[in-house]
Parts: sequence; structure tokens; C-alpha cells
Amino acid sequence: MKTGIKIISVMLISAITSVEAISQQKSLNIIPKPAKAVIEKGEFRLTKRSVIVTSSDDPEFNNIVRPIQEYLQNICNKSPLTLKRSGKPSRGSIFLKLNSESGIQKEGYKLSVMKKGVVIEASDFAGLFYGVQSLLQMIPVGDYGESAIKITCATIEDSPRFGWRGLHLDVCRHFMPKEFVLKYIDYMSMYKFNTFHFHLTDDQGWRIEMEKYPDLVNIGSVRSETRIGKSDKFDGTEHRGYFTKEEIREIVKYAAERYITVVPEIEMPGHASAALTSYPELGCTGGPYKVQTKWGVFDEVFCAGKESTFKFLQDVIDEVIELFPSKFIHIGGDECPKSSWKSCPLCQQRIKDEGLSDEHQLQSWFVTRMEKYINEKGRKIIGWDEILEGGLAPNAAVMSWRGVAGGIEAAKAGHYVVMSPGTHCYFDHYQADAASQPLAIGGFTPLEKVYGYEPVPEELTSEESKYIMGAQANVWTEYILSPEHVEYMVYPRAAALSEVVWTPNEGREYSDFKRRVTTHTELYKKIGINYCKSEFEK
Ligand code: TNX
Repeated sequence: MKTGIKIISVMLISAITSVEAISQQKSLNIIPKPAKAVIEKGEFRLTKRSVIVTSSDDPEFNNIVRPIQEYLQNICNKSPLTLKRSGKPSRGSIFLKLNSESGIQKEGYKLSVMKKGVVIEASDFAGLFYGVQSLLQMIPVGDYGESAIKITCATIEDSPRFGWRGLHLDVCRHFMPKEFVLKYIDYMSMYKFNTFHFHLTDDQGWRIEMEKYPDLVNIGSVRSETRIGKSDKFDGTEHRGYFTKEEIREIVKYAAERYITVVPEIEMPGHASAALTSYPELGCTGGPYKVQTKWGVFDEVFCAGKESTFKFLQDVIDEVIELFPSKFIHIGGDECPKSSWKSCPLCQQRIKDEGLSDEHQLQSWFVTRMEKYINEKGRKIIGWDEILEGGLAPNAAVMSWRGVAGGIEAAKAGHYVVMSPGTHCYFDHYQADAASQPLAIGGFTPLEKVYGYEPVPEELTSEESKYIMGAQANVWTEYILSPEHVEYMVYPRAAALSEVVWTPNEGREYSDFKRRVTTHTELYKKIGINYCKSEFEK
């Protein structure tokens, strides 16, 4: 009797295991999860006879073909496929079809994996690029050599929920080399992020070369030492680094080839110590200032009373606009203490002359003046939610970081918003029990919390919700000293956020995501992304 039960239970367990194995195999494991996906019977076999065919000879197809070839070579250990430009689909081919009449939404795609071949169709190149990302994620990670790659047949119709799917990187607190920035952008594109917010200036370092103001990097990109962790000690070691214009151009081009817009952030009026150290005459007291060696908020800010401040900032913006084709220029606007303006005769005079009531309005006047200049150049400004204080500049978009209240207020007033609340979108926060983690700034934002984020606040009507452009995660590097550490803080949380900003809510479920992201850790290992393993060791 006992043996009988044992046999039945063994049979049951093995039956469960084999069903699991099949469903595991049959699951597409795509992140972010596509809006619609149907698994079909059979599989497509990618062999060395397979070819890539493009629907025209437009050179932009290079951006679409390149990731396929690189993935096959570097991840699957296969030779590149033959490329036929401007052909028709043939048996066994991957056909890339650009069709502006397809009715497929911007950045969307239709992917059909059939036994006889693969077709990816889109109405723009970004859509084709995302179709390719999905296809590549359907290849089980492995070393294929001479064997065929089998891809489960499926039909996918997909397009993003939001137009702003962002990740940010602070290269001021700790400088990150160009090679890493490129890698960061490349991995973003795998998860269909389309906006890279590049935080380039802050109290602890100015990181972008400006021709008119060479001291911004000669002086402003160097700090004498850095506070060690949260201790009272300093490391006694100089920290320096900046991007030349040439490097910036390379980054912008590399990102564009992956359908990612680089939004530069030039901080004003606060977080300006590095700029003021380089050009002390731009501060209220004239200095001396120093490139800060610890973290926090500093009283030294750009003087709002001097015309030379605006001449300087406009010159900087001219050079920035020339480098970055983005529609938005981020002007910071956060954490600007008002004490130096309070005791500055020129700032007080400005308040009087402009009929302003206080220093908050002076900040608003400052930002509005810069906005006008930037608008005249055909661009828009976006700033942290402090730019709401004292009145929002007329065309400004708001990045809501101190919770969601700023985002709600701005959307209700008809301004565009990017949601990035500290509660869910700060990847400098802990992602697991602090005792098990490298030192972080604080907070607690584990994978499931990120996954559970809803960028459209309940307080908004459907009309107002249209102003929510999307969401992004911020990666501040006060306590993140190296590229490896950045990756550790970002992965796997970026995978969770990618689904928040891409997938319709109805299709999202954490346990299903968790299963898929677990399969992605194989990919992380293979490509060498340093990720946090805490969630996978439970
Ligand atoms: C607040 S978010 C800041 C940054 C810090 C960050 C640390 C924002 C607009 N300002 O300067 O690095 O907190 O989490």
C-alpha cells in the first residue's frame, strides 16, 4: 500500500515536472512582456543557410541588422548570417519589413516566427529594432556552434505604453568612463528603454567639455578628495574625469543607433559648486569656492542678479544644444538653497526690479528666463519638481522625484511629466536587506516594489493622464564607485521598470515576471552584466 502511494506520487511529481519543463520551454521569456503574444505550433530553425533580408536598401537597416549579427556571434557563438538588402522574404530568412502604411503604432512591431521564416514588420525603424530585441530574447541562451538555433513559433503584436522610458546616470559624484556609458546604453536598448538622462554637472564635478569655458573641465572636473562612505574620513585621493566633445558625440550617435535619445542635464541655479569654482565671478560672493568633496546640498549657487550668469549659461546651452539633438534639455532646478540670494544685493535688486515677492519667485524667474532662451532655440526644458515652486515656467516639463505630488500638480496644470519618485524609481536605494548589501544611500526598493509601480497617479483624470510621458529610474552615484557597482544597482531592477513603462497593466503579473527575469540571469552571466542575485537566491 505504502509503496503504491509512493509510486503514484513519484508519477505525479514527474508529470508536474515535465509539464513545467514544457511550459518553461514554450514560454517566450521576453522582457518587457509584449502587449500581445500567441505561441504557435512548431519552431523556426536558424541555421547557417538562414539569411537576413531587408525590405529596402536604406542604410538605416544597419542599426537593425547589427544587433542580430552581434548576438549570434557573441552570445550564440555562430557565424554572421548573409545579408540581402532590398529583397523578398525567402525560406528560412529573417525578413525585416519597414512599412509606413502598416498601421502599426510608433515604436511598435509585429513579429511572426513561423517554421518557414521570421518576419518583423514596423512602421518605423525603432519598431523594427524592438522586434529584433524580442526575437533575440526568444533564443534560449547557449553556445550553439554548428547546431541550429530553435526558436518557438509565435505571433507578437507589440507597442509601448509610454513614450518616455528612461534611465538616468550620475557621472558627477563618481565619474564613469565612456566605454561604460556605451555599455550602459547598449543594455538599456535590450529592454526597449528610449531615453538616457545624462547627469553631467553637479557640485562634485563638471563632466562635459565646453569650448568657451575651458576651466569648467580644467578646474571643475577635479576634486581633491572624496568622503569615505558615511564616515568622517576622506580618501586623500584626487577624483577627476570629463567627456570631451568628441566623446559626447560618439555617445549620442551610439545611443541614436539604438533608438535612445540622450537628454543632457546641466544643473542650475543650484548644484553649481564645480562651475563656480571654475568661474567664481558667477556666484553671489565671488568665492572662493571648491569642487565639493562630500555629498549634500550646498549654499553656493549661481547668482541670479548678475547678467554674466545668464551670458555664461546661455553660452553653455548653445554648446550643449549643438551636441545633443534631444527635444528636451534638462536644467536641473532641484535643491537650490536661497540663503546666498537672500544676502546678495544684486539678487535683491533683481527681485525688486522684476516685481517678485521672494527668492522662490526669483528661482522661477531664473528658470523661465532660461526656458525662453532654450525655447527660442527650438528646444524644451525639463526640470526636477522644485521648478514648480514660485510658479512653473510656461512650457516646462516636470520630473517628479519627491514623490508624485509634483507630477500631479504639473499634469493638472497641463504640463508634461516624467514620473521618477524616490519611493520606486531610485536605483541608488537598497534592493535587499542592507546587511547583505554594499553600502547604499538608504531607502528600500526591492525588485517587486519597482515592478509594482504605476506611473499614472489615481488623482488624474484620463484627460490629465495624457500628460504623463512615462517614467524613469535614477542612478545617483554618491555611494556607487564603479561601473560594476552601477550594474549591480541597475540589474535586475531595470528589467522590472522596463515592463512598467512598456507593457499594458492588464498583462503584468509579478510571479510571471519573476520567472522570466530568472531566465534572463543566464543572459546577464553570458554578456557579463554584474547583477544583484539576492532575488534569485531565496
Ligand atoms: C536628491 S533627485 C538629488 C540628488 C541626489 C539624490 C540621492 C534630485 C533631483 N536631487 O542630487 O544625488 O537625491 O538619492
